Amino acid sequence: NAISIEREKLREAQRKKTQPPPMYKVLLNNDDYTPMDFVVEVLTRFFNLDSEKANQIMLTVHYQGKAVCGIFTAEIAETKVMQVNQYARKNQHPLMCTMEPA
Ligand code: TYC
Repeated sequence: NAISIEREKLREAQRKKTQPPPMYKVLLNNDDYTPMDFVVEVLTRFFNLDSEKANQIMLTVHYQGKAVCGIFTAEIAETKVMQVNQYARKNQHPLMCTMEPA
C-alpha cells in the first residue's frame, strides 16, 4: 500500500545519507620533460605534502610511470586535476594529472 511505499522511499533516502561518498584517486603521470623539481613543487603546493613525501611520490612516478598523490571526493579531485594541469601548462611543462575511481 501507499504507506509502505513511502516508508521504503524514506528508508532508501536515509541509506543514501549515511553512505560514504564515492572517492577518487588523483594520479600524476610520468613524462620525459617535466623537471623533477617542478613535480616536487606541484606535490607540495597542491597536495600539502612535505618535501620528503613529495620527493618519494615524484620518484615513484618517474620509475613506475604513475603514482597516487591523494584520494578525494569527486569535486575536490576534479579541482586538483584542473589546478595541476593549468599550473603545468602555464609553466610550459607537459605534466599530466588524472583521476580514477578509488
Ligand atoms: N621523468 C621526469 C624527468 O626525468 C620527471 C618526472 C617525474 C616527470 C614525475 C613527471 O609526473 C612526473 N625529468
